[in-house]
Order: sequence, then C-alpha cells, then structure tokens
Amino acid sequence: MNGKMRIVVLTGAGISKESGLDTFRDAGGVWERYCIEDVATPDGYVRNPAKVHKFYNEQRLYLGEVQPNAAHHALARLEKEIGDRLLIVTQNIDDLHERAGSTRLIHMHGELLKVRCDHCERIWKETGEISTETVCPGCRKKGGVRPHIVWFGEIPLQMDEIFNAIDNCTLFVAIGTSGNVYPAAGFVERARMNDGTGTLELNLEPSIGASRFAEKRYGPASEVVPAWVDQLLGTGTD
Ligand code: BJW
Repeated sequence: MNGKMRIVVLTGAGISKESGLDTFRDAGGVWERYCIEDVATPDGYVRNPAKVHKFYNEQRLYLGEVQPNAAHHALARLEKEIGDRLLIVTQNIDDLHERAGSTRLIHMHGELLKVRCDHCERIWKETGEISTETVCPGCRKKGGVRPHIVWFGEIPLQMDEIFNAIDNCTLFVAIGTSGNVYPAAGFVERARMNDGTGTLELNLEPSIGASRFAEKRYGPASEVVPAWVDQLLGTGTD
C-alpha cells in the first residue's frame, strides 16, 4: 500500500446487518415497520415523544445483545496498521465500530448510547431507558432529554471535519449504505473532485449511487470488507 494513502471510509446500516441489526430500506427493514415521520423527525418527536422514546429505548437495550462482525474487525485492523491515515465516518448510531477497536471514528448521525438535554445541551452516555420524566443531571430540568441522534431536517455532526477529510483523501470507500440520505450520499461526488482520488463501493448489491464509484465489489460486508483490507495491506492468502 502507498505510504501517502489517506482513506475515508463511510459506513451505513449494511455493515451491521450481519451482527443482527436491521437496515432501513431493505425488505423487512426498519422503515417497513415504522413511519419515518413518526420516529426520525423533530416534528414526530414533538407530536409523540413517548413513541420516539420507546423506539430508541428498545434499540438501546437490544444493542447489548449484538456483537461486531468481521467487517467491523477488519476496519479496526486497518486502523492499527495505518493509524491517522484512516477516518471512518459512520451513519450508524450503534457502537459496533468502537467495540471492534476503531478509534478514528465520527458518528455523523449521532449515537444511540448518548442522550442530550434540549434545555442546557448537555450530552451524556446512557445505556438504559429515557422518558419525558427523565431529569437532566446538569440543569435538573425534566422533559428535555432526547436521544442524541440526527433526525431528518437536522444538521449532521462534525461536518467540517468530515469535509476536510474527504477533501484530503486519496481513497473514498462507502460500505453498506444505499445512497439515499444526504449529505452522506453526496460524499463520493465531493471525493471525485480531488485530483486522483479513488472511489470504491462495497455493498451487498449496487446502491442507487453505484455509477458514481470507479470501483465496486458486491457481497456481504463480512466477506468483502476483510478481503479488501487484506488486499490493501498485502495480508491476503492469494
Ligand atoms: C449490506 C448488507 C450486508 C444489506 N453487507 N451491505 C431532497 C433531496 C436531497 C436531500 C434532501 C431532500 N429532502 C430532504 C433532504 C435532506 C435529508 C435527506 O437526505 N432526505 C432524503 C431521504 C431525500 N437529509 C437530512 O435531513 C439530513 N440533514 C441534512 O441534510 O441537513 C442539512 C445540512 C447538511 C450538511 C451540512 C449542513 C446542513 C439528516 C439525515 C438524518 C438521517 N437519519 C437517519 C435516522 C437516524 C435514526 C436511526 O438510526 O434510527 O439515519 S435516517 C437513516 O438513513 C439513518 C441512516 O444512517 C440513514 C442512511 O441509511 P443507510 O445506512 O444507507 O441504510 P439503508 O437501509 O438505506 O441501506 C443499507 C444498505 O446496506 C443497502 O444498500 C443494502 O443493500 C446494504 N446491505 N445488507 C453489505 N450484509
């Protein structure tokens, strides 16, 4: 691997599918069971906060029952080898990248295991349930504690850092994302504006943005991601 390579990896729900977490838009996915407007928009939260809390409380409790898979572990191994020349930008709210050992990681759509107070903006780690009765440990007010998650119409987190990394990368890789949700779906176009930056899609099947990628490999993330990392590091068997 070229010593000057700087890689940005964007991950989506597909990388966690084989760990037992549902994707959003596949058959049987989250949006077949729940209405987006009800559970993933600020308006839905204002209309029925109890419903939104139940949706995320259940996911938060279930997260403890799943484990990172070979794809998460392969990306952690890549970071061990190339350190700060890798940045993972995940759209996922699960903590499977961290549990696999990744540290160079941005959760652009927030984190299931964090909550925040709308009154004082304090953010803290939470592994249990929250409700409209939860009291903020900072300002002591109740009624303002919500999941630290980016809903539709809200601005994703750490965008300046993400754009800076994309503008300076030599390889942009998207793993397990359908390319439906912006701004993440537009990252590949931004990466292509750099001279000589490669683009690679690793997914179960071609995403709606597949034609924007110069290279593509299709199959389950637990297979295609370790194979790509092996090839990059020269640790494969072939
Ligand atoms: C496998 C696999 C296996 C399966 N192995 N692969 C009109 C046009 C353009 C944009 C807009 C528009 N109207 C509104 C917008 C903006 C809007 C948007 O994009 N809407 C579109 C739906 C049209 N976006 C926003 O509002 C965002 N904010 C924003 O734009 O702010 C403005 C701004 C931006 C930048 C700077 C300044 C200002 C916020 C988006 C928030 C998204 N939130 C959610 C919910 C979080 C809560 C939760 O997680 O429960 O985030 S939506 C949901 O979708 C979730 C995901 O992170 C996100 C992306 O989904 P993902 O990961 O791609 O999953 P799937 O299911 O779609 O795809 C899975 C893929 O995996 C598939 O391809 C499978 O084939 C594959 N797969 N098994 C490998 N085993």
